[in-house]
Amino acid sequence: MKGYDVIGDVHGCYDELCELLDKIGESSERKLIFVGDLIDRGPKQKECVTLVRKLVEQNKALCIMGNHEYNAILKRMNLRLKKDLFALPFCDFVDSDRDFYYDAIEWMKTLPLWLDLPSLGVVHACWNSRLMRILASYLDSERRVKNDSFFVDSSKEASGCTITKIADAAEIILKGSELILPEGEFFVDKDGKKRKEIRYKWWQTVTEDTRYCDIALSVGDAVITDKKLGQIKGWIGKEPPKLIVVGHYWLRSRSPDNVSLEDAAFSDKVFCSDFSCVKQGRLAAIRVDLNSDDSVGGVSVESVASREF
Ligand SMILES: [Mn+2]
Repeated sequence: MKGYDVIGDVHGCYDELCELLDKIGESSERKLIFVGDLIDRGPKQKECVTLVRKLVEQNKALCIMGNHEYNAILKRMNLRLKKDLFALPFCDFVDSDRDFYYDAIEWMKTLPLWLDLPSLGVVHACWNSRLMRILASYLDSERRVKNDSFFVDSSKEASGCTITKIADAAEIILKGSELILPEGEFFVDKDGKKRKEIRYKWWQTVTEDTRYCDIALSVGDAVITDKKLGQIKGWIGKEPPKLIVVGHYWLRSRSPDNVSLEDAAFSDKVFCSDFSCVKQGRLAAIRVDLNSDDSVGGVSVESVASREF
């Protein structure tokens, strides 16, 4: 059946990727889609980039930008991230395999920031049409970055109101969105750190009665305030207009032996493909079947186990 197979964050897990591709099988009717984050963390980053690039060039796959590719590009351009963070292992190739490194970064710059297909949207972390409109002036019709000004304007080097909007928009699309809790409220995260911001379920429709505890995401067992959001501010959106697949969220399947559709479903319209392969989870593909009129016929999940490394 024709359709798309959307593969979650690979993070250098090349052996698992080959196994998953074998399992899915090849069909001229179907297209592979990678949600980004091919690099960092895992053992075979170069092999992953090389294979996915080849599949894209052969027109068998599409690949969008993840936050790790974005971070690597900024680092290569000597630009600072909006929030300073961790080491970027991919950048070690600048010493160990210089030609590959420069070439790979140039290729990463050509990756679309999201895909808006007739029945399916794919973005690394967060679908938000308001933010996508802000980013659109930097992108061509296939949502690829037109030139380096996008990276400069979305980095910490840039300042000014419009520019900040672009940094926020890029950050949220690629890394997810956070909401500041009301004055005096906080929660303690799994590392014991006090946090005044929560990640939230951006796919959920928000009304005037929605409370912070209703939309908090990835807060573990922490108790979040039941105060209402009140006036809706920032980037909180409405339920997405079509089927959306994301990666990024380090989900765990309930069973170690498979990923179920229930595991992957954030809602009946939003599915997550990232099941922490690089952290002894599973590498998963969200399989979207299309009817002859391109409407969605069904959604299922295929996955393979992480190999210990
Ligand atoms: Mn990510």
